[in-house]
Amino acid sequence: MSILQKRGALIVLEGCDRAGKTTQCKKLVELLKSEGHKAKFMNFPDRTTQCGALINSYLTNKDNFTDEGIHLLFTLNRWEAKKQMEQLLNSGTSLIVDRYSYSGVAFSSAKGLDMEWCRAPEKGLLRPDLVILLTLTPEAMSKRGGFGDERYEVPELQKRVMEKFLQLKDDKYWKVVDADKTPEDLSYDLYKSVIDTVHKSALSKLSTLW
Ligand code: DGP
Repeated sequence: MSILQKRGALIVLEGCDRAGKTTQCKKLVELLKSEGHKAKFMNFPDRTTQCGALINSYLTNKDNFTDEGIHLLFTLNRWEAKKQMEQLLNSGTSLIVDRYSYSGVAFSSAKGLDMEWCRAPEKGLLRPDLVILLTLTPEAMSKRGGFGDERYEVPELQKRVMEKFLQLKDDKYWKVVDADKTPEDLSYDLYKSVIDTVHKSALSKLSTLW
């Protein structure tokens, strides 16, 4: 990064399934672009890589792995994107990312793996400038329609995952937002924090987890 090049911000949306993360991430990218910022949507798991294809067959119950094995595959999926993410951020593009290491730790520890063990292989990945945790009450979640038939789309597991997210929460750079509003109102709420983070991060150095 040259002295005058402002870097982009790394902003992650986390939360349970059906909270509207993907819609919001895409909307935030559009809003940033419409105001002249460089921005890109990314999501994890990225099912387009070889490792992502294995994750996809696990999630759709076509393949099986041990809990430890699938945990490491999800982590590898993030490691394979690190260099590209670093290059984009250093060239001034903000990344709005649908799920990241926190999903990795929350889902695997909700299944019973030790949280510290789950955190370890994430160490060294890029640290987000902002993590937005979208929450939904079970009632609001049930109003959004049924889950699909992927492996983790089970209300009891989703509840434990949310408890794990709340344990991982760091007040310095996390923002918890109730997602039970219209998509437009939610984007409006989130955009204020996002644009603030884009401005604040521009001249700071990228750092790594944890
Ligand atoms: P999505 O494509 O965002 O719907 O994610 C697919 C499913 O995988 C969803 O139930 C959340 C779960 N998931 C996402 N990232 C991870 C991860 O790193 N580890 C584990 N165990 N599960 C994850």
